[in-house]
Amino acid sequence: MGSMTTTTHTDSALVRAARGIDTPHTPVWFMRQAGRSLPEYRELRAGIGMLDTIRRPDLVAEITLQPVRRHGVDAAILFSDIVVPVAAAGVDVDIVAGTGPVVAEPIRSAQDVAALRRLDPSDVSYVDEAVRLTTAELGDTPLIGFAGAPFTLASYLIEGGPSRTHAKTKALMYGDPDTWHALCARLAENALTFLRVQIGAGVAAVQLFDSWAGALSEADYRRYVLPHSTAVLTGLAEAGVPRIHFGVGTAELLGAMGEAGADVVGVDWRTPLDVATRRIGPDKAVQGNLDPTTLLAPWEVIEAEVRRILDQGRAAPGHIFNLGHGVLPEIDPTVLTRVTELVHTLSAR
Ligand code: 1CP
Repeated sequence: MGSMTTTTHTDSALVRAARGIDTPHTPVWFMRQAGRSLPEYRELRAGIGMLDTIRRPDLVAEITLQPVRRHGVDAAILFSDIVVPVAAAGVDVDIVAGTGPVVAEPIRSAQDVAALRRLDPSDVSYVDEAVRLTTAELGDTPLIGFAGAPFTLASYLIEGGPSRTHAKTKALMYGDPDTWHALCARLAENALTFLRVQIGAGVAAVQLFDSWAGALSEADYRRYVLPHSTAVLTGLAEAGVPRIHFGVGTAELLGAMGEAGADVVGVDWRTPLDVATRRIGPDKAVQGNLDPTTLLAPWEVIEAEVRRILDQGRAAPGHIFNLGHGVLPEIDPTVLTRVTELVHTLSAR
């Protein structure tokens, strides 16, 4: 049965597009398709903390499936969070409603880094179980697993929470590069373990989220971050599933992010996909890149933008339609369903 499922997913539009193979239509999914835009999610989550929800495989499977049932998207993304392996390795971190991850004792010294444990697969056995349960219920729809990239995770750990400037993060990076590299090396190792657990349990593709990498110049990205993200992505070379590498505000980093070893590079709304493909190179697929706020615009505006993105996506060997970043909580979910249908209709071949 396991091998049958694998065969089906290898043939899925998502996996084929990621590999630059022709597809019956352009696959579409939405970052943050599960979550606060859905009333059925808000109902299920009432009174249960975020990390407690993630530790319940039955709830994870249900929340992961909600947007698939509702929108008919071409992939599910596992309901989890980038701080899950950090919490599982013993860091006191919580996900606070309305804020995001908050770390009780931020990591700012070599001793702090030394205390960050190596993740053991048994630390995240509930994720293994959640992936198995979810893939069994999903059937033919591929499940995307994910991890936070070293830079984005380091930022939460050093700042103690979300940051607009990443000032403390950069202060450590520039001021104590040895500690910086030790922290990122451990985060990369743990991300690799976390992704291998998900792949072993049956995810069809993985995405490495470096949401905040756009805060860096290309030179600093190459020097301080690229080796660590490369360790994660190239560490999965033999795993047999496509790797997506995503960040926001990364127009200047697209080439370097492709070099890290991804099969697909995620592009935010600031760079047209044909321009992005010139920067990334002709051998990688792209994912994106509708501005999430466009989904608040009149339908005619949305439709014109979807057409433009599908046209520009033809410059790449493969295109996975997505937003440039996540679904905003205030977006009307019926619009996401309409966009999914529109992408399928316009791209049918
Ligand atoms: O209680 C809630 O509903 C809180 C909101 C929420 C949700 C729905 C958080 C807190 N995390 C999640 C789930 C989640 N997180 C998913 C699965 C859902 C899906 O995509 O459909 C994924 C893929 C993530 C990954 C994640 N967490 C990222 C990378 C993706 C991105 O949006 O850039 C990041 C940066 C986080 C941190 C985080 N967790 C939660 C919030 C609100 C944030 C961002 C805070 C900030 O702005 O710094």
